[in-house]
Amino acid sequence: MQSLKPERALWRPWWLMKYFVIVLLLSLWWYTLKYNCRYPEETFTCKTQLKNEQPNTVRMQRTDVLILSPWLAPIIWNGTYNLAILNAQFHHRDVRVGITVFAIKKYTVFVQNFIESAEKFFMIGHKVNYYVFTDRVSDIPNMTLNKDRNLTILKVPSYPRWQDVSMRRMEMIRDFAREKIASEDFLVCVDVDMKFNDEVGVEILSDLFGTLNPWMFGLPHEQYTYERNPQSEAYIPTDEGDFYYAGTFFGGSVEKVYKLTNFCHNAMMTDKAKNLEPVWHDESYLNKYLLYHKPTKILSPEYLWYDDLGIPAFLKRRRFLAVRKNYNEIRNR
Ligand code: UD2
Repeated sequence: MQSLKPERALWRPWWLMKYFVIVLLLSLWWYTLKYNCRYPEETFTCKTQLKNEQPNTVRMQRTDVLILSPWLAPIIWNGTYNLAILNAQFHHRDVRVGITVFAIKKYTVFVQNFIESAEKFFMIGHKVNYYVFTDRVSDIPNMTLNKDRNLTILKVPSYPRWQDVSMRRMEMIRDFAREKIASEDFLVCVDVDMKFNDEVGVEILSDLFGTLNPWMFGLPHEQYTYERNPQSEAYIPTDEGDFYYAGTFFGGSVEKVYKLTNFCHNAMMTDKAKNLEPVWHDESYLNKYLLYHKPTKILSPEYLWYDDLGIPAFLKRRRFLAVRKNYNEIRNR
């Protein structure tokens, strides 16, 4: 039987199959690089990151989670926005972002890691001012920051009870916001016992934003831990409430943050006069405010996660993580 010439052998089905696999693998590799995919499983979905990618009007970016509130505020999840477009818009505005963090008593130990992680992931390429509120100024280490980023340390009083330390943040942010109204565009207010673990950029910025508390995510509304005492200023009836927000991460324009913190502090003082304290302190007042002053953006649990909760399939990124701490040890002065 006549054998095939060597060059003809290249066209045998087996060779064709090999070519096909090689071409497929090369295309996948090119596609991943071109669209700047972060995770292999996103190879086909992350093309929304591409600058000129046009929206598809008949396909939702995410079908596994809610991406829009009933009042049409976007819920920010990976894959729902194009950071290149947003960065261009915010650069055009030359936006300045202030981030407030409290480190009272032993919580100063968290500052260095917090800021180091923010330097890697928070608002990269934009103007950022860190404001560290502390009673122990000398405990805050010197840190070298990247271009267009500054740190200001503000000396503030401490309170014996950790609950008062947590709640009084509202009063101090309010007074600070009143001062800063002309010099910052947005204020971002966060807990200090946290670290940035992935990009947190201008996609979060809006007039008023809150973050879904991951412990309440997916639970029926009746189980939300709103304050249920009708005597309290933080009271929310069981048949009300839409989302449960975390005290850890909220913000907005300086004016809106002023209004929010002013409400929370005044409500706290009214309750204090009646000897009342809501179940989750400042977080309870925050939830009351955001129920009746709807946020214009809502951050998904990607923006506040606890590794004790595992990593569910819907969570494509863990951008801001709680640092494990020994409550007794750290709250003990
Ligand atoms: C939860 C909320 C927190 C607040 C608190 C109220 C989370 C991750 N955080 O935090 O936002 O609503 O409940 O009960 O769900 N701090 C000090 N020194 C202290 C105590 C507190 O600086 O001695 C500051 C610090 O910035 C800290 C924040 O207050 O990050 C909140 O206190 P926490 O983290 O101890 O409270 P936690 O984890 O119960």
